Amino acid sequence: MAVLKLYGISVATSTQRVATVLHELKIPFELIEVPYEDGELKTQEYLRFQPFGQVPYIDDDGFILYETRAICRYIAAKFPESGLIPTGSRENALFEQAASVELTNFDPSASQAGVQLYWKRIGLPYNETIVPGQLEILDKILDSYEVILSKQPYVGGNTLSLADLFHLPYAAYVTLGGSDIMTATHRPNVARWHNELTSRPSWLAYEGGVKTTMKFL
Ligand SMILES: N[C@@H](CCC(=O)N[C@@H](CS)C(=O)NCC(=O)O)C(=O)O
Repeated sequence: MAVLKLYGISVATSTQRVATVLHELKIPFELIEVPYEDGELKTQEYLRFQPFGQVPYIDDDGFILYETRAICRYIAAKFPESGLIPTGSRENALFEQAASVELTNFDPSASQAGVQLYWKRIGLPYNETIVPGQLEILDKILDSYEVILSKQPYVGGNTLSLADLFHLPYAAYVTLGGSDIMTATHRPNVARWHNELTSRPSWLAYEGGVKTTMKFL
């Protein structure tokens, strides 16, 4: 079987999300860097694989898939024993609840603030004026996260799942960009969860950029 190909941009947050989950599952992959500057993403050739002209997509032995969270679900479903997608009907429902919260409650403001702070950090043009307003929105959302995480170690329940990992990379980049919103002492459970997520080897391997990975320690 051919090695899985990840078509992406090494420093793109979406590529990092997929690579982190591949690393969690110890799945070897080849990163195929898609050139960004020359408009490659919007060419008819590229749009055949990702109709929205975005990264990443994967080619798994001829099977093409885009959308980071769908890709992560696809690869985690191959390894049910990993527990990254809980299988019991109630456990799975609670996982889906948490995954939905990430997408609809956390991601909108965390990605807006996180991406600007990240671009600043890696020296790309950025717009810092939108950051305070987005962090204010996120701050209220994290109060609800504190309630959830004071009752259970992970957003979906007692074990780590994709719902937690989906919060990377923006949870990390908000902090690396200089905000203490994820680590504030008045939300000790959010801080504990954030610190555990952002110190996972699977995240640290790609925090500075994704690279082809054929072997895992
Ligand atoms: N919903 C998509 C979002 C992907 C996305 O936003 N990719 C960005 C890089 S992080 C991109 O390709 N931006 C270039 C563009 O939209 O032109 C996913 O999760 O895969």
